[in-house]
Amino acid sequence: MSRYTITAALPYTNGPVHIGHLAGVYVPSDIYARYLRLTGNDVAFVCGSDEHGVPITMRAKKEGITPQQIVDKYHAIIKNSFSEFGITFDNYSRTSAKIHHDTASEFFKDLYANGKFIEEVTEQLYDEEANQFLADRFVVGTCPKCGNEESYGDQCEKCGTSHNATDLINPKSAITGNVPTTKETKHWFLPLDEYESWLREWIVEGHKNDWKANVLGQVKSWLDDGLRPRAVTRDLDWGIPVPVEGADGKVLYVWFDAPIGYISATKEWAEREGKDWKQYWKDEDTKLIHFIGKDNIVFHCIIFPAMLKAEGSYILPENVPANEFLNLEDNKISTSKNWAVWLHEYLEDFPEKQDVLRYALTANAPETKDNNFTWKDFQTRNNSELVGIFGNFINRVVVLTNKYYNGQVPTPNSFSDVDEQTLEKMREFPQIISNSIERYRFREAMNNLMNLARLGNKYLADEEPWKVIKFDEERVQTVMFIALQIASALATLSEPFLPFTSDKLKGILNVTSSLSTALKTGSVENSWNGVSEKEVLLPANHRIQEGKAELLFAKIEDKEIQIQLDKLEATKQANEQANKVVEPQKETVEFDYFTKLDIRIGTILEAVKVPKTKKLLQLKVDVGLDIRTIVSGIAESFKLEEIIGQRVCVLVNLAPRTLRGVESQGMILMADTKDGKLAFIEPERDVENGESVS
Ligand code: B3M
Ligand code: ZN
Repeated sequence: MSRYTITAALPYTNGPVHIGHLAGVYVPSDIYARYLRLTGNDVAFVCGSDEHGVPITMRAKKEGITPQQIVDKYHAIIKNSFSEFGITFDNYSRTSAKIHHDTASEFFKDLYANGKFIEEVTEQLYDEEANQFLADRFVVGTCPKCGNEESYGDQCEKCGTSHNATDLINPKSAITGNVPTTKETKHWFLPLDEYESWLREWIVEGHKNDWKANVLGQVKSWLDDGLRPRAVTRDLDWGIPVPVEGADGKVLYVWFDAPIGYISATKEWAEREGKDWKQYWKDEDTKLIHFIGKDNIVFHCIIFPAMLKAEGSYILPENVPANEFLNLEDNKISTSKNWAVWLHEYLEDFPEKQDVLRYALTANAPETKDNNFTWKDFQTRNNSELVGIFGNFINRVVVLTNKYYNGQVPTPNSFSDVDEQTLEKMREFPQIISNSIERYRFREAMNNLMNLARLGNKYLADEEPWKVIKFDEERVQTVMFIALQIASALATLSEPFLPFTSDKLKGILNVTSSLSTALKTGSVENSWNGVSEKEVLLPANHRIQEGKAELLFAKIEDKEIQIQLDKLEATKQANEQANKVVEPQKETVEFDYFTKLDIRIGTILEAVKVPKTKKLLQLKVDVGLDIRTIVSGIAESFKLEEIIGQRVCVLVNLAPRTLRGVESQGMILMADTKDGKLAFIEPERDVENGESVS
């Protein structure tokens, strides 16, 4: 047995958690924690709300409430949604908690007392109008490393690099939009340059074979650029006050305090459980694993390890298996643009379907490169794989066991070669899946799990018990016995990935998850290793759940997916509208220019689609002078039947133009609307066709 401290990045409480967070950090870390527990390890799996930092104060300002109200609101939403989604943190804490303020303050004072900081007065960016220093997300500008023009003051999300606000090119205040000035202020700097050679030795040399390529690549890139001292304090009023003399009005930089949140969350948990937290943070035999997204690599591989090294009594991370980013319908997920699938909303829209999302996100996990979530793929993964493979196998096993043996596991007769081979293959799956999980390849691991269900389906399809029952009952007893062993193996091995399904399946098979009860009921322990070590998982005469078993998975219909796609479309329209700029006025024209335009009131009499076009309609319009053909690009805004009789404004003396083979004699005047459709301009009272508009 080994001891593990598993940390998952602390979500900012400036909004709810979305599928990008889940795919990048929380589902993989939960799979890993569940697996380690199932294989008998001592695990502390900790997380918590990241409640300081500029994102919180900006959201508070946007919502017109205080930062404390913001963090209280989103901490509750996040914590509840994680719990409902089956993320099994041993402790989900929060950085506004006293235990964290005390822990982070002690950590800072220890480094301060041992002279680990550089205390310096420097020029920092200042917004004269807002009367405030500009750091972190309070300032945006061009990243000096990659040229991204939306880089923040402390970090560029595009290339991941971390820098000081004064490094930004063309900085702009995110508060007023003004170009900042600079002003002197004192801060405490962590001299990262002093740890550069040690970091290179520890990571680039020491972990070149076991850390992921995307992580090593980023770390090497920063080390090659050369590390510089980083300010670990800020001129802000929201955060942990700097606990030393001469630091009034200053707080700890959020990225100094947040990683210490892992330690305080462990302390809080250990106090509650009567454990010694130091075993999880100061014992060299403990393996520390940080689960994060790629934008947090610099903080978890450079800055936090340098802090731990400077303090000197902590263990260092064994691995930091950072994932890349997940996009949504081919667009970057964005909290500020509401372009996301929010976990708490998913749980409302798809109650009892936590595992479907866990499955789809793991199957598309951005483990080595950015990946994409689509609702269509979500539906296909559920209907074709979960229902079609996993659910289908279990349903056939249960239906036939009830039909032939009244729910009792039959006594097997002699095993054929195929039987022996099938059982042998089944017993290999714990190791096959372990090998993938232990290399943080969760997509591969889950696909291996599905291969076990495929093995079961193939065995039943080849052995055809529903046919053989007619002439060889003894053979069917053996076949169903083996199929039930595979079903039990799936119940155990699916737990890290699909915990709700695993529980449901254990109920169907009447195999409880607690070892003691399992031994009492005669069904042996269903621990991970038991699948390969035990001769029998479900003994003969064991009785599975009586009566018609519930289906493990239900099909997801097109209309459920359409609802989600419509929600995203509405978001897209809202964003376009919010970003819409009013077209600037065109160049001035003389009055007589206008008098040349002959605009009349008309009525649409007929409308047909112009073949092979999406936008064009061929209209018959009564303009008072005559009835004429006009081709108009309004097909995507109206149904044909709804525009017959529509009153319109028509520019009648526009030179005729042939559009897709149809001659158009004039133009109907339309206006753009906020939802991207078009609107007619019609007289607000009854005006005869042919009357002039002037
Ligand atoms: N709050 C998450 C982010 O950068 C950040 C993680 C902190 S982990 C110590 O989105
Ligand atoms: Zn950059």
